Amino acid sequence: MTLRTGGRILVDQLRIHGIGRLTCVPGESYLAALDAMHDADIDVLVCRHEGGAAMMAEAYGKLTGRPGICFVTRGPGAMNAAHGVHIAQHDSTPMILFIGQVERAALGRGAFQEMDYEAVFGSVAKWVVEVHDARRLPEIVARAFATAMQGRPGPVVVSLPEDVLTDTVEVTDSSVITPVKSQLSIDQFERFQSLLLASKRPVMVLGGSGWSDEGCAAIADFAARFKLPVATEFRRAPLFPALHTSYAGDLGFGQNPKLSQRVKDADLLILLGARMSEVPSNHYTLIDRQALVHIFPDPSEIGKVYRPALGIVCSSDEFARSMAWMKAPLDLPWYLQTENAHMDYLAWTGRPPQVPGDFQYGEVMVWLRDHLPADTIICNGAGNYAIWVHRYWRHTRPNTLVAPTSGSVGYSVPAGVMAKRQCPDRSVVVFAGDGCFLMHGNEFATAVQYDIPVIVVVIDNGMYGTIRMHQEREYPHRVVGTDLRNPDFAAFARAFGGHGETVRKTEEFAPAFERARASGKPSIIHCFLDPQAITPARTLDQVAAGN
Ligand SMILES: Cc1ncc(C[n+]2csc(CCOP(=O)(O)OP(=O)(O)O)c2C)c(N)n1
Ligand SMILES: [Mg+2]
Repeated sequence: MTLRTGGRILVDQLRIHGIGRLTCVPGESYLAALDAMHDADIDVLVCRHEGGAAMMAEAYGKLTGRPGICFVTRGPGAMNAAHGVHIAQHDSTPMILFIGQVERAALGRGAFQEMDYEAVFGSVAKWVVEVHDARRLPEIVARAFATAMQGRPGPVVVSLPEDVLTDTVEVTDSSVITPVKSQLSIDQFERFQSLLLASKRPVMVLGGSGWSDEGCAAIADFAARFKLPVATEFRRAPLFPALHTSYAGDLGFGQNPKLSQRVKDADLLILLGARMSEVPSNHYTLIDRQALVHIFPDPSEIGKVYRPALGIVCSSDEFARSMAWMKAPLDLPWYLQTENAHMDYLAWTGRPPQVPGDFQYGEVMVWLRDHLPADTIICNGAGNYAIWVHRYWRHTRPNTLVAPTSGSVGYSVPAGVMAKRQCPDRSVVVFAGDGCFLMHGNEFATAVQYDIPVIVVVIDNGMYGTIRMHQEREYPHRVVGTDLRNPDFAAFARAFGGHGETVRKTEEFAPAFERARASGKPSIIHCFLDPQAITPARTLDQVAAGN
C-alpha cells in the first residue's frame, strides 16, 4: 500500500466507481482534491456558477443512471449549488455533491464560510455526511454511490474538511458499486395478473428514474401484447415511444383533457415507477376510485399519498422484464379504448393551432420534429415555452429528454451543456424562455470554453410568462414583477464566442437553425414570441378575461 492524500484517495474512488467526468466551481477549501484531478483520467468542467455546475451534474445522473459528481466550496458555493440538489431530490436523480469544509480543528466555531451541512441539506439530500478521517473515504464514497443509486435514487452531500483532504494515509480502495435491484415475487406477479385480467378499463402510467433502454423496450413489448393504454408522467415522455399504438400521451402541465378523463375513468391504474405527484395527478384530482397497482423501487413511496390495492417494491426495469412471462389472453376488452387513446394523442400533438404574431412556435416545433434525428436530446427548464416542446416533440427513443420535474427555471442551458458533452455525436437542442435563459445562461461560456456545440433556442416573450399568466388570471391587468427587458441574445452568443441568430418570423427559423448547426459552434437562436401567445390554445387577454 502507498501513502496518498485524502484528495487523491477521493479522486481514485471516483474513478473506481466509473466516473470520467465531473463539474466544479473551485474553492480554496478543496485544493487537494482539485490537485488530484490534475493527473486523473477525468474530464473536469469548470463552471461559472455552482447552481449551473450542480445542474450539469444532475443532468449527467439523468443521462447515465450513475451519480453526477459536483465539487463546490463551502458556504456560498454550497448554497449556490443547493438548487441542483433540490432537482435531484424531486427528479429522483443520483448525484453526489462534494463540499469543501473548514478544517477539523475549526469546526463549530463559525469559521470562515463554515456551515452545518447536515442541518442545511438534511431534508433535501438522501444522506448528508461529513468525513472526519481520510482512512474512511473509500467506505464513505462507496456508500454515497450506493445511497444515491439504490431504492428511489437521489442526491447525497459529502462535506470534506480541508485537512482531511491534505492528510496522508494508507488505505485500501473500495470496489465498484453496482446498485441492488429489487425483484418481483411469483405471488405479486400472479396478483397483478388477476387484477389486470379482471379489469375493463386499465391504464398504465410510467414514470420515475432508473430505467434502462432494455427496460423501456420490455414495457413497450408488454403494452403491445396486452394492448394496454400507456401514459407517461410529467417530463418522462421518453419512457415510451410516442408512435407506439398504445401511447396515450403525457401527464404534464397543460394535459390533454381527454387523457386526464381517461385516467379518471380507469378501473385499474398501474403506476410503474411513477409517483403521481402534484403535476401528473393534476393537483391530486385524477386518482380517486380506481384500483391502484403501485410498483416503485422504494417502499417509502407506496401508500404515501394513495392507497394501492397492490403495492410492489420492485425496480421498474425488473418489473418490465418480468412481464415477458405474462401471457396475453385472446380477448382484451379494452382494445378499442387503447386505439382511441392513441388517436387522441396523435390529434392533440398534430397540427398546432395558430397563435398571435409572426412567430408560430408550434410550426417551428413540428419542423424540428420532422428534421432532427430520433435520438436528438431535448433539454429545457421551466416556463410556458416548455408546453410547446412537450406537446409537439414526439419522443420515440429512451433518454431523449433532460428536463426538471421540479419545475426549475434556469435548468435548460446547464442541462444542454452536459448532454452535448456526454453525447457529442447526438444533436442536442435546448429550449429556454427569456427568464429561464438568463438564470443560468452564463454557462453558455462553459459551452464555448470546451467547444460544446449545443444549440439554444431562446423563446423571448418579454416576461416571466408563466407567472404573468397566473397573475392575469388571479389579478387581471395588474402587472407587477413579471415584465422583462431583454438583451440581444444573438449578440450575447457572439460576445461569448458562439454563433447567434435572430428570428422574428416562422419562416426564418429553419435557415437560422441550419446556419447554427453548420457553424459547429455553441449557438443561440433568439426567437421573438408574441406575448399574447401564452399557451398553444389561449391568449393572455383571454386568460385575463377568464376564458
Ligand atoms: C428557480 C425558479 N424561480 C422561479 C420560478 C417560478 N417560475 C415558474 S415559470 C417562471 C417564468 C419563466 O419565464 P420564461 O423562462 O421567460 O418562460 P415563459 O413562461 O415566459 O415562457 C417562473 C419565474 C421557478 N419555477 N423556478
Ligand atoms: Mg418568457
